[in-house]
Amino acid sequence: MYRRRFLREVGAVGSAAATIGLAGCARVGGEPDHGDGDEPDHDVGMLATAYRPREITVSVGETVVWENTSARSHTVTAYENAIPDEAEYFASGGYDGEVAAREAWAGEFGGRLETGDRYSHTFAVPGRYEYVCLPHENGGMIGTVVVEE
Ligand SMILES: [Cu+2]
Repeated sequence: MYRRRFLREVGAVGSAAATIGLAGCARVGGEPDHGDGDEPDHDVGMLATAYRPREITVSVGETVVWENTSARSHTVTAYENAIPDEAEYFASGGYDGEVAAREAWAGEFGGRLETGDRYSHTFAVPGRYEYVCLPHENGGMIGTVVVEE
């Protein structure tokens, strides 16, 4: 659903090109103009202890992009028992289950998204998905993705 996912990385390449003498055709520090104006570069942002929006609805096959828009570290960690039975598990850090994700966080802050970091997941199975930010679970930092047919 998001079309400019790698804009930051593209911009970085432009800057690198400028430093090796291609300034004439590179955009130094700028962003390529894709003609879509003020479209945000993520679908779900993160506040200090909340996802924004808390719930998002997409269609099957669409990719949701999260971005840490706050100054704190967060995770995106699916509740294994609160996603459709046939659905692929998802968690920042790429863990294949909730136990692994929780152990990684507890051990070495695995799966953390620092300021500006992004995580994305493509939803192939319709249904309701609940997920949580591990360090802010007690603060109620929980989100929902509703995937429609
Ligand atoms: Cu959090």
